[in-house]
Amino acid sequence: IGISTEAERVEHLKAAHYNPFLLRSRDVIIDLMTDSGTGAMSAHQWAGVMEGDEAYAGSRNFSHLEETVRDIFGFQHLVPTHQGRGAENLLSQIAIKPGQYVPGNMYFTTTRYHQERNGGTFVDIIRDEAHDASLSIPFKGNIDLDKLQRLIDEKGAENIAYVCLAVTVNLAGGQPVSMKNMKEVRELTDRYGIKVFYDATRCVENAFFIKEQEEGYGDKSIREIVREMFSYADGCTMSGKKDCLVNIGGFLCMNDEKLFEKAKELVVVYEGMPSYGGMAGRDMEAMAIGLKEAVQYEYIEHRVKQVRYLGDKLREAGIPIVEPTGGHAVFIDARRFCPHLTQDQFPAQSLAANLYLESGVRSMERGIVSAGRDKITGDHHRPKLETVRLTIPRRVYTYRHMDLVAAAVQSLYEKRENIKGLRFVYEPAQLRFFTARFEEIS
Ligand code: PM9
Repeated sequence: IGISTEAERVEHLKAAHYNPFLLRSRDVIIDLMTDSGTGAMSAHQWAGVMEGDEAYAGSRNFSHLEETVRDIFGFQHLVPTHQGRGAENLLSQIAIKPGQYVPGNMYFTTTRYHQERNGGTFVDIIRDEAHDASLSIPFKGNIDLDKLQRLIDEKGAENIAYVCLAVTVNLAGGQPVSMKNMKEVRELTDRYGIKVFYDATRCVENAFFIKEQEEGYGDKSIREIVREMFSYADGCTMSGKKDCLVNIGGFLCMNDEKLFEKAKELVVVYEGMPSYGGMAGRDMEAMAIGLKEAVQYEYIEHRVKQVRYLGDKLREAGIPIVEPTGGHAVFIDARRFCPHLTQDQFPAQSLAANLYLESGVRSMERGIVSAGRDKITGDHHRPKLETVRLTIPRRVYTYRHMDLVAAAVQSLYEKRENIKGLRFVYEPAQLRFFTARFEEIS
């Protein structure tokens, strides 16, 4: 960890055009930008890396990963990809016909991008409460079944490509979905022959919340809960960089033979041979081992409770956060933190930039900038949740680091009225938050 002065950070932030994505990691003191690929692999995983079988076809690491995925998720077919968006690309191409709708429990940036790129229209069917930052209720990530039913009635089942159900819901604050809701979504979609694909990215965190908070699951193991969750799905996309405890990789799973054939035809175009897709043999080995570690209770309990510890500290200090604290991150509510800024002045982007200035802590905007523009009107999407995400990498930081982060946020909160708005000086056409450049509005 390199320690910088505030004067140095002023220069770094200017060079990064007020976008934390454009900072150099060496200029960051505590990096809470993302939990994606930033976790620490275990000694066992690193040992697995040494067992890499880099044969072009039929790698034994692929067989190990396939067996592990079948065992943990229960899906027959596995298509490895370079990361989650590689799986989203394949699924969107094989399962969406132009003009179809893809309902989901809140959008995710890359997921919606691929759906739209393939002619789909995303429809948000998450329960309304998920858009209310201060409301603390369990299973805020649930699908609103009435919204799904209405969509089917209005558009016709044949015009729905599939339901995309994320466990947990990242942009809602890492909020989980209950098992009851997953079961109900299955029952409803079965009546119309509609497929359900999960975004499995943080599924183990979701399983922890079910064990902790849903009646009837307290005595079940995380493995049993994960297996039951996926028994209500036709397949899933996975960003391995989160709950598979690896730095890179992902996959697409399904049971349907015909869909699998189509996925294999495409994976060779975009990723690689079906037995490695977008990953090296050694990475598939680390992922197989990581998945087995992720479903151990001791690991996931520590993970979720460390995030909650930071949330509790911030709440106790009077900082407005998205309630309740979710699985992977604490989301600061920028609307209440910076009430003097309008959403078009990018309050969350500016808050993230100012937190870096204040403390060297890097975070990520999850508000209007991340939401991008409507593909038809060209206007900004304006999400109700305008947030800054303090995302905790897995097995990296200690509770003491959380104390430092909480103190930094508190110190910024005391001078919050000094935070100025931002405007674009460069706005990329898609997924703009990654590479956009800004300047302060004086
Ligand atoms: N999530 C995150 O920081 C990394 C990219 S930031 C846009 O939260 C979900 C729920 C994700 C996710 C990535 C992906 C894409 C899909 N679904 O980054 O392509 O949180 O592996 O996964 C990020 P990949």
